[in-house]
Amino acid sequence: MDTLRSTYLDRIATAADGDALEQVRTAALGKKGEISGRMKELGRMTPEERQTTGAALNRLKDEIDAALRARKQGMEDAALDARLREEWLDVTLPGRPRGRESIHPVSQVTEEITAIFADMGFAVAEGPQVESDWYNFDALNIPPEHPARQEHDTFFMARADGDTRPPHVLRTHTSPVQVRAMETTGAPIRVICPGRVYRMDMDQTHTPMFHQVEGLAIGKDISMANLKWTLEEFCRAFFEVDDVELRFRASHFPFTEPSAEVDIRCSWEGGKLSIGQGDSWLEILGSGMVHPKVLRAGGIDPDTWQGFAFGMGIDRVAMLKYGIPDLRAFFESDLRWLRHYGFAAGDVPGVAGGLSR
Ligand code: 2U9
Repeated sequence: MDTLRSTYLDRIATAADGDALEQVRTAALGKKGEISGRMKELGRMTPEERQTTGAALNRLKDEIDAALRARKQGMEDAALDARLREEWLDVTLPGRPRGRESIHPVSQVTEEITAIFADMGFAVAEGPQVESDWYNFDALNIPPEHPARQEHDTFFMARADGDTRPPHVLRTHTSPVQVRAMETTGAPIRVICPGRVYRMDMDQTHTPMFHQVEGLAIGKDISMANLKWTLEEFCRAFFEVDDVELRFRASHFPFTEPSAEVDIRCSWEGGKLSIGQGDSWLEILGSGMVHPKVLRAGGIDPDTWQGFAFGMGIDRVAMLKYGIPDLRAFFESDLRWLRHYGFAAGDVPGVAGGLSR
């Protein structure tokens, strides 16, 4: 038994690779292996011999099996270590240009929007995509029983078993970023918040993740008139037309009062959209004066401060401006689509040099 043990443990320790190890396994534990052969001999022994030898053979079998597994694991760990040493990659190095890379329309349009609002004194704020339900809903005057909570088609995060606190959510709009900005900066404040938002919706015109930009301006005497001017200036610069006409339609959002949806004058002559003149109207924005309760939630005194807010879909305005027909193609990472609708890396937008060039 001792010779058998030392022979096999030695062969296991010196096996050169996985194949050699498998051969040792077959020779020792396989159907026609040495241990199995010894097991067969038990039948010819006395009951006492059978008991002690059988037990010893079983122990040896377990020992050899454990040694085989340990050596196999050791070989796999060593192989992984070698790969990690050899295949390392410095992810902080700049990318290697290959001449066919392009900027995604969403990135391009986000930059364009940022440049226009930066010119009007708006800073950019960012925040987490996984939010507490307080920042995503309560702070925005959407209490738990409010129907808007259902309308938002929210993705909820899982809580650990037994944890009864309300779950976090994937933010359904970028508004929580503005609440956080109000808390940290206080009033006066002028920010825009571009970013990804999530709603459980998927059809021709909806994807479960899309992009929004929202804006917030708070001061002592900021009014709807300032909102109207700001949005007109934005549309003139963004659509690159001198004459724009906006139409404010009364609407309702929990976080603004009064609220208005904003349409822009356009035409669809020959199936092609042109902004500025025509007999049609196209909805492009939602807006309003920030609700006093929302100001208070952000730590701003509504008796002293007031202001406007607005929101729009980045993907939607990108489609309108660049004539991109299908929303879902935005997120399919199809290189042919990217090469067609993407922008050259040098086309950095600026208000002075023209936005889309
Ligand atoms: C705070 C206070 C007020 C942001 C606003 C809208 C109106 C709006 C939609 C446009 C198209 C979302 O992408 S969309 O589906 N948005 O209509 N958003 S007012 O109001 C805020 C935000 C933050 C603190």
